[in-house]
Amino acid sequence: MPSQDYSQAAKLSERLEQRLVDSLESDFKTTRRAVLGGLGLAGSAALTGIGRADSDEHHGPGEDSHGNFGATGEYSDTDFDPHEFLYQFNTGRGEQENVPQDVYEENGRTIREFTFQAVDTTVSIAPGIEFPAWAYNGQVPGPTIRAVEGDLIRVKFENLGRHAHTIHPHLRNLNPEMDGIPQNGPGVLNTGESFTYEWIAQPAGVHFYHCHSLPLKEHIHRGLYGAIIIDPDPERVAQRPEEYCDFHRSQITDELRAELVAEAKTRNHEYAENDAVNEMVMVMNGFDTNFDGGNEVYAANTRAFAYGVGETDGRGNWKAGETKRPIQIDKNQRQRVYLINAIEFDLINSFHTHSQFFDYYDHGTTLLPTNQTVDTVMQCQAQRGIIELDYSNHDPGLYMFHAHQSEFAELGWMSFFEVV
Ligand SMILES: [Cu+2]
Repeated sequence: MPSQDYSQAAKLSERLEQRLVDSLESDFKTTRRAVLGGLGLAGSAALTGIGRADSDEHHGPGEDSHGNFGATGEYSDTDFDPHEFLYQFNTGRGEQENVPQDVYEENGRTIREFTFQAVDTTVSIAPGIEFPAWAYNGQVPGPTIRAVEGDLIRVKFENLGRHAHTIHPHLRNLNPEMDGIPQNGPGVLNTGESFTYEWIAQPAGVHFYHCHSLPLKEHIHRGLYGAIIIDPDPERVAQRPEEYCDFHRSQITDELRAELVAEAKTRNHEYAENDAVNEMVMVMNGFDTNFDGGNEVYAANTRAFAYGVGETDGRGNWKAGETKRPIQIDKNQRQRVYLINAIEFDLINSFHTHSQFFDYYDHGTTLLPTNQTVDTVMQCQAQRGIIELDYSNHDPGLYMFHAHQSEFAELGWMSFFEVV
């Protein structure tokens, strides 16, 4: 029987969430007054543009549609489930219904093909609070793409949004036309235009993709970003082990080589060794709900407190918490988090675990940890890495993890693992 008082945790989550919803309501009022009073938004042309784009999207009885703040409680829209998103890897085998995909061979190379569409939509970021997003395939973060080192990732991209967009991959991409920036190749894609991006999956690691249209910070912050995971190829690791660790080739022993290859197998979704690891994707993000150039809501995977505590009997049975609940993990399983910082407006973000220390692989490009036994890592904008956790010695119960920017934690980026 867990020793923690679960109802206490549930009450605290509820209180924080109510405070967040209340503060958002007053934020909107402040903005509305400022705009009506002709004060503008600090004279920034870019920000004024954002303000206009936003007000375009609210028709009918004016901004009062903003006032639809729900009580604390569940999320009502079911388009996106942050709990499902944790485990949704698209490898070309049709893992996600709203992401057309295929995997096939071409000239001896594995092709993983995906169809992405940019759309304007709204996403739920707190109960009753919608954010006017621009999104790949209607979801924020965009779909997670997963390939093996050396594969070709083919993304058929169509822009159905009202603004011009691209897809820029953080990969070692040898063809400038495929970089997804306004200056190269097809440039930005206007409404109705399409282009097929092709990227070699390299290097192994956890990477980032995002729209690179201008103004950049708006196109990213609105939701056009996601994760690309490149699994290391164990055969390549055996041949070039020095590329996957901090040792020089002359220092690689047979033992180390074997260790690196074994580790690569746990990272490669095509190997049985990978099945033994519980893998999750967490994209740290934030939302500037009043378009003043600062975030009001923070989250891992878009929804504030989505991995917080609702009502539970303390044995993994939930009375409420269909859309908000801790991430349940098996204490005997190795836990791996692919972590990406997609935040705008704040320079850094972080990941901190309570009662736990973890290994960290910066950018996920090495097979030996770059930080060992730490309980906090920070990531700059677009930085990412792999976190590996072992709870096998811990008692069952709730273990918190959150951004250690205290403000981010209180404004949504606070979560729990429920170790069972
Ligand atoms: Cu864009």
